[in-house]
Parts: sequence; C-alpha cells; structure tokens
Amino acid sequence: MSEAAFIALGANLGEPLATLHRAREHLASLGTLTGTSALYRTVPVGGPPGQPDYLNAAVRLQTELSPQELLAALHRIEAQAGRVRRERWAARTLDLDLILYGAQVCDTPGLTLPHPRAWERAFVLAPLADLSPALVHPLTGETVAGALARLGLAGVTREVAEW
Ligand code: A4P
Ligand code: MG
Repeated sequence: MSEAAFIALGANLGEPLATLHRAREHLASLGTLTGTSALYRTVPVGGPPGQPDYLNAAVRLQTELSPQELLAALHRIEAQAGRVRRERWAARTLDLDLILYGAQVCDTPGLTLPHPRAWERAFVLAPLADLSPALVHPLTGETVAGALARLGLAGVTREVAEW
C-alpha cells in the first residue's frame, strides 16, 4: 500500500541549488513525485549567528516505503550530499525532514510524526502551501494555509516557481 509523504528540503552551504536538484532526483527514486513546491530563499531560524540564507522547498512523494524506511533513505541522501552533523540547527549542505506521512502520528526516539516544529515555521509551511494548502495537522486540525496566515511570511521570499 502506498502513502503520500511530504518532505521538506533545506540547504545553506556549498551549492544549495545544485544540492537540491540532486536531492530531488534521489527522492524520485523512492516512489513517485507528485508535486514540487516553488523555491524559497529564507532567513535562518535558530542556530549560530552569521549563517547564510537557506534555500527551502518541499515535495510530495507517493511511496511504498514505511516511514522508518523513508527516513533512513533521507539520511542516506543527506550523507551523499556531504552533510556533517555538528551542533543542532547548524548550517548544512542538505536537510531533509519528513513532515507528514499520510495522517500518521508517532513519537519514537528516531522519528516524530508530524515533524514537531513544522507548523511553527514559515520556511516549511510556505512550500507546503504550494502543494496542499488545505492539508491539516493530524493532531491540531490546523490547515497549512491557516498556520501560514497565523505566522506570516517574514524572512521567506519566493525565488522561482520552477526549479
Ligand atoms: N527526526 C525525528 N523525527 C523526524 C522527522 N519527522 N523528520 C530525527 C526528520 N528527522 C526526524 O535531525 C535530528 C534528528 O531528528 C534525526 O536524528 C532524526 O532521526 P537532524 O536533521 O540531524 O538535525 P537538525 O536538522 O539540526 O534538527 P531538526 O530537529 O531537524 O532541525 P529543524 O527543526 O528541522 O531545523 N532556517 C531556515 N530558514 N531554513 C531551514 O531549513 N532548518 C533548520 C533545522 C533550522 N533553521 C532553518 C532551517
Ligand atoms: Mg533535519
């Protein structure tokens, strides 16, 4: 049985656009990509000061992988992009977060669904709104469009629609 997964992409080191292109190709091999958001340039949230701006985007993937298998595949793609895990929220060549996997809810040491901070972050919600503005948070019922209206778009600039 396949499920719709929403994956957020972020990069702010190296060559972010080339990294995101490669990541999208890898993601396409994990199932069927059924949507790609616009590309956003965003001001870093949290982490050490002086980081470069991020490029952020999101994709919808129809996949037969379980959420655990999918997250493991995301970590492999991050590693291939040369990601080194240093301090939390540090600058990175590539971050792939599993935002939603159908309406599944779980909280285990390795995987939390939905992604715990997604509905508080415009750099995640703006790309998600391109894909599915009416998508609801499975626990709170708040839509993506509703959360984005609540947060506003400060620090988030739509760069290009197609990438
Ligand atoms: N993990 C648990 N659940 C999930 C999930 N649903 N998706 C675990 C992905 N990972 C999940 O992640 C830490 C651990 O979370 C992993 O071991 C994984 O098993 P990480 O990617 O190693 O570390 P991180 O990315 O620094 O932490 P995290 O918690 O993913 O950070 P955030 O909250 O995603 O923040 N500002 C802008 N403008 N744009 C950004 O993209 N990204 C971050 C990262 C901070 N500021 C940003 C951006
Ligand atoms: Mg992450």
